Amino acid sequence: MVNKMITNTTPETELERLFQAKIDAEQKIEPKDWMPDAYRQNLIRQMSQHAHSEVIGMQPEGNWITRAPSLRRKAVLLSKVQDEAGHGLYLYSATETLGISRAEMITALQTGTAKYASIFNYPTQTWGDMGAIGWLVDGAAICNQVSLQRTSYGPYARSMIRICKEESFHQRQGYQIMIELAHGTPAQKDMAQDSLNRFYWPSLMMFGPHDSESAHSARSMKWKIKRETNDDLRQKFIDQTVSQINYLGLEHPDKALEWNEERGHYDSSDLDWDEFYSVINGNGHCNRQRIQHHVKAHEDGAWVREATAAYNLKKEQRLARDAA
Ligand code: FAQ
Repeated sequence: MVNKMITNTTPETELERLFQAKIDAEQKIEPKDWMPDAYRQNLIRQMSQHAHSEVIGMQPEGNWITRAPSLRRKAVLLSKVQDEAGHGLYLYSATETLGISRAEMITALQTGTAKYASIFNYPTQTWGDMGAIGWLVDGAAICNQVSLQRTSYGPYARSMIRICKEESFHQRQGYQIMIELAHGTPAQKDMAQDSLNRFYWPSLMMFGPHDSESAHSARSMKWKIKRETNDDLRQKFIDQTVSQINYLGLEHPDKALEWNEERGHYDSSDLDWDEFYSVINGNGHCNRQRIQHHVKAHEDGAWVREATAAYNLKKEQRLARDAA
């Protein structure tokens, strides 16, 4: 147990040494603990972007709620989209423990200072895309988030445990849509194949750039904010997806995919990194639409925030009056 008395006069280098020792000993960092400013800022960046991804991620699926093919499918999709809102809320709250307000995070999203996952800038054109998103996008998100359950910041790690449980359900509902389509009529099978072809590559991009290009990985791994690297997680996802594609009886979108006995992994084609950087820099198919929609929803909800503030003020005034 790393448990040394920390006082206001403890020098910064000693604080940093104790902080790293705590991390190396797999102890969690909690909101009131001392932490280097760069650790705090890096966490705010990653966690707020994660929260934004959950919230913006509601839009591509929200687009299909009214067009889902049955009442049951509408109810399932609706509750999945609501779960994503919940994930955004846990993550915004967890990020607020680092000393940033929700309003500041929203401004960063709406002005383009903060990113969100590139995948949500791709359009959802068919019902098959709901299957592909649940299966591949939630599947990739889980692959990453299971490792984040062991992240060094306590509130983030705890929120990941609950989120992963819900994402697992989301992944299964998506795969079930794919099973029905892939084993359905020829037109349904074509729809499933088309969705797989369009969502496979952007799902692999969710893991971020190659480790050699990743600006934050080295420090995030040292601080155990990230527990596995972008490339290792992507490889895990590539490997696990092969048998799922086979079971569906669909063609693998990567024609160069080949088992490498020596590595014990599949070798695969490299991604289109120009496309990745173009999307994360705001030029994907739906970037503008996603932010415009968020801004409009935020403005439409202004009266709720104003009503809550007025109610809280009234409550405080009543308490003060009663106490006087
Ligand atoms: N999209 O140095 P790195 C979900 C940026 S949740 C956009 O490698 P890092 C649920 C990165 O931010 C999905 N930007 O960065 C759901 C950085 O830019 P910055 C979200 C990306 O942080 C499912 C720059 O590139 N999950 O899907 C992307 O060490 C279905 C350099 O990159 C999380 O956020 C990208 N794909 O590693 C909802 C998990 N990749 O900030 C609805 C938590 C990289 O310097 C429906 N996050 N960038 O301006 C992480 O694990 C990490 O942040 C990574 C990136 C792995 C995403």
